[in-house]
This record gives sequence, structure tokens and C-alpha cells, in this order.
Amino acid sequence: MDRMERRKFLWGSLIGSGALLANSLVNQGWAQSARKKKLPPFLTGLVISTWNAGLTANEHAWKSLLEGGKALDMVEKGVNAIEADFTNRYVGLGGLPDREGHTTLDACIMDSNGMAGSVMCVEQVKYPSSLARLVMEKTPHVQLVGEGAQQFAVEQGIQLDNYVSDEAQKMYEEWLQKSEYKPIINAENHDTIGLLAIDRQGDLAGVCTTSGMAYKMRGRVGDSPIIGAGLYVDNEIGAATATGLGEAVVRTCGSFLVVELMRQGMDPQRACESAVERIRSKHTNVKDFQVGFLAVNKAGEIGAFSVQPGFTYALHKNGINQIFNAPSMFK
Ligand code: SD4
Repeated sequence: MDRMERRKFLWGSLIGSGALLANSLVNQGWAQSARKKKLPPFLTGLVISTWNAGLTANEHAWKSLLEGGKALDMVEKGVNAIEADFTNRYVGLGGLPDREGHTTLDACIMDSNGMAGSVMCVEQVKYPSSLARLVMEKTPHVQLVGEGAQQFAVEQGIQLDNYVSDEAQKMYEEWLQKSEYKPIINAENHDTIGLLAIDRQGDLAGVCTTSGMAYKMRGRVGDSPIIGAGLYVDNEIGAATATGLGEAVVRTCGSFLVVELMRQGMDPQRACESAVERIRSKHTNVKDFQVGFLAVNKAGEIGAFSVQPGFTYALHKNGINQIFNAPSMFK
């Protein structure tokens, strides 16, 4: 062996034994008890989020990690970038309004200590996910709704923003002509952001933020701000988030179900598939709506599955941020 070959051989063995070590650490359940330890150097954080806008959200989450952010900072900064994008019709103040013309926002957040915060049906708040974090950190409660949530925002020094999107308004006026109330979510074209992150310490956090179903009834709240439905995080096990027809996710406690299935030993992919199967078994109209789940476990394995084809997600792993198509129950 000349010097070059010996070098290659040494690197090859190092990488090989690194992979073996990674496997055995995971198999020994090392990852499950990694809460207080540093991750091995080959697991340097991970971000996964729903739909194509997730690509941008992941970048911002990653930037936060590089700046020393913890998982909670990563998820908040990640989705803030989408909430601030007023061209998005499904997240933030640019979102489509309810059937009476009000844009109402839902968001929730969970940290690695099992703490949670949520705001529902809140108006004129640019960053509902940050408000959810404030509910978690500054109040003894988990959920604030409507006017109370808005009042709390003002008390926290948040300036209300009465931005109205001309385009969303136009779409609403077109909808008003027929005012057909069909709470069926199209299989594509969503942007509700559910984002899950693992930081450099191996800790997990998650967030979910949306303007909810377009032209919903006034006061309607979907799954996105409901802990256990649109989002669930258990730092010992993993995290999950959901998108699509919120009613179907709430009825089945979708994200909690995914995490509990992982607790029972399923890998994240199987857990997402099983949660979709549960939704199928509980709904006779499953052909008419979309639900998608994302999950990640403590070892950084991911899962994605949806009812209908067309559910995309963004994964930032090993330094690469990419969009993927999730497999689905209907082909
Ligand atoms: C809701 N789950 O309000 C949300 C909508 C959604 O992509 O996810 N759209 O029911």
C-alpha cells in the first residue's frame, strides 16, 4: 500500500467504524438518554418542516443553530421567516380570512422540557408562534384565545399590525360570490408550517403556525394550535407535526398518536403511516381531504406520510436542505 492508499484505507475504516459506533449507540438507546449529553459529532442538528415554504424556514432555523440557538430558538426563528412573508396565503397576516373577512391565526410551540404554549384565533399579531412562546414562558397557562391572546400580546409590548393582503381580500371577495362553505382542504396548495428541530445538544422542539382553513367559520380553530393534534414533542422519544384538514387531526390526536407509536417502538415512518391509517379508519370521506404528518425521533430518523399525494416537506440534514415528496396512502 502506498501512502495515498494507506490514507484512504484509514479514512475508510474511520468512517466505517463511525457508522458502526453510531448504530450501536442508537441501538443501545444512547440517543434516548442523550438529553443532558452532547450529540456525537456526526449528528449536528436537524430540521424538518412541512411544504415547500419549509425550505426557507429550515434555512432560518439552521442559521439560529449556527448562532448558538437551542431547538426552541431554531423552531421559532424558522417559522418567523414564513409568518413575515405576507405573500403566503396560509400562514401569518397575509393568510386567507375566515368567512366574515377576518384573518385569524393559530400557533403552538413545545420545548424539550415538555412545556407548551398556544394562541388560537388571534388577530393582528405578526408572529403568532412567538406569542405562543410568550404564553409558554410568561404565563401559568398553555392556551390563550382571541381577544385575550391579543391583549396579552399588547401587554408584552407587541405592536398590533393591521396589515390586510389585497390579494387575499380579492380571493375572499370572489369566494363571497358563491359563499360555498366546503371545509374540505384541497390535496395540494397548503403552507401551514409545522417545523421540528434537533439542536446540537440533541434536544428537540417543535412549532406549528397557520392562518387555518380558508373561509372557515368565525371562531373556528383547527389542529395547528392544539398540543397533541398539530404538534407534539417528547424529548425522550421524538416529535411530530401535522398539516391538512385539522378536524381529522384533532379527532385522532394525530401528533400525539405518532409520538406514542414511536414510544411503543415504531420508527417515525411507520408511526406516520399508522396515524394516517387511523384517520382512514375513522373517516368515511377520507378520499376528499388531505392530512400529512412529519415525525423525527431522538436518533434523528424521520418519517413523512400523507393521505393524498402532493404533500411535500423540507429536510435539513447533514448540511443539505432539500424538498422531498412524502409517500401517501392514495397513489
Ligand atoms: C387547519 N391544519 O387549520 C390547518 C390547515 C393546514 O395546510 O394545515 N393547511 O386545519
